[in-house]
Amino acid sequence: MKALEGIKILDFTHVQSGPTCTQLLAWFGADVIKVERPGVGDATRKQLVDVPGADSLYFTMLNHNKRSITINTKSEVGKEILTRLVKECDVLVENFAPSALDRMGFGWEEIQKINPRMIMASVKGFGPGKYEDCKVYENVAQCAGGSASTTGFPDDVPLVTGAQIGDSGTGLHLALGICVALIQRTTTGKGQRVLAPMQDGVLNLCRVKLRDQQRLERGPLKEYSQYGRGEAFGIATPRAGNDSGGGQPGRILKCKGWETDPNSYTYFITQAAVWKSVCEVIGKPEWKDDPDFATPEARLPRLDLIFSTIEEWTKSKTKFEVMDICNPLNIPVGPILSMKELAEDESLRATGTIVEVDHPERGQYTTVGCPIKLSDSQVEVVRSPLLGEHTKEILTTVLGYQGPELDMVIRSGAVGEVH
Ligand code: CAO
Repeated sequence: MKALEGIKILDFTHVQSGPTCTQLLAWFGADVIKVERPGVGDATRKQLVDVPGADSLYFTMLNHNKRSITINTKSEVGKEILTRLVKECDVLVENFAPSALDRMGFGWEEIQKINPRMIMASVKGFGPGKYEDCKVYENVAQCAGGSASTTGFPDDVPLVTGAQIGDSGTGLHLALGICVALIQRTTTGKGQRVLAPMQDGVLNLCRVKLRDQQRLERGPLKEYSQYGRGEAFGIATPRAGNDSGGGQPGRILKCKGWETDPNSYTYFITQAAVWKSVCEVIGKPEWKDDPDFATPEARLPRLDLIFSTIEEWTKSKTKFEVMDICNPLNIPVGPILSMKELAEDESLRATGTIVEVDHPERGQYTTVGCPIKLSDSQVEVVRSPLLGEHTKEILTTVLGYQGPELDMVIRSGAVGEVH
């Protein structure tokens, strides 16, 4: 038994944000039926191709445990099939450009008429307002949601981050919205509309930067290195480099081998509770009682001196040696791990967060499994479907098409090539 067993998802998602959401729901046991355009499919199938003729990793890594049906939803027969799917399913998830579903004839009003229990969940770039009609991709969301203006170094350009907080982050928000709407439906008996705008999702993840915006209005942000350097603050939360910016100052420091290995670095946090251990480890026992260093408040204007001294010590150790020495002393540190190191990580493999999957077109590949672990709902990662692989199966077993009616649907061309 899986957590979402029995829940049917009509998956109208493409690219990254929506597929992230429906992949999670599939991992928790929902039957996810991905609707794609005949002969074309989700555009990512053929983007960033590394094995000619095979679905790309971009697609396979975001569409595990789903079934694929191809339907031209703009044809009359296609609309009929889609209507039957709406009647059968519990949730419709989509991340089309604004109004695309209305143009197809399946806007919220129509969906409610067909199935009042249907939960209709959407990712859009922006919520209602002056930008609601805009198409949005990951980096646009990072810029519009406050991440870019607060990422990077203060004297340099805004930066986007590698973590896909706009796409995958919003997919996570949407998955939560769907699950709570399903719970509410058990008491109301009704579906509802769930909207996760990417700008709002990114802003939610940047919440601490809005905290700092308001603190800045009351005085300089003392936890930012800029303060100790005597550099003036502007009117908005600045980019803070690698400062933790929170209550416990931290920074990325060089480790042994940094001259040749771009990832020979560690994150080092000078947590107040273990300050004395930090002083011992780095060979500065005199700082324990020196009034210039003994308290967190006294240390704030001296972060450059403190971290450059700690770095002299970390440069003499590998990032893993730093971890091995600091961990037993409860000093919070973290190695900067490359994607290669993560892919090979034994613990992540043991927990199923890194898994190997077999695919008929591309052979074996490595992917990220479900990062959320439920003790009573185990996840088994199943390869992504080929385009239209389950068209006939869904038409017959989910929608009950048989005999002449099935032949008519196939002959109409509305579902593309059927295997
Ligand atoms: N049969 C027939 N037509 C279909 C179909 C099917 N099975 N599936 C999709 N289509 C049609 C849509 O109806 C739409 O047609 P119209 O524009 O003529 O109404 C068309 O295909 C393309 O949809 P789109 O506008 O969503 O796609 P796009 O490539 O132009 O835009 C994107 C992509 C991502 C910018 C846009 O979908 C978007 O802004 N989505 C919301 C925000 C979002 O999720 N962004 C994250 C993207 S990365 O995860």
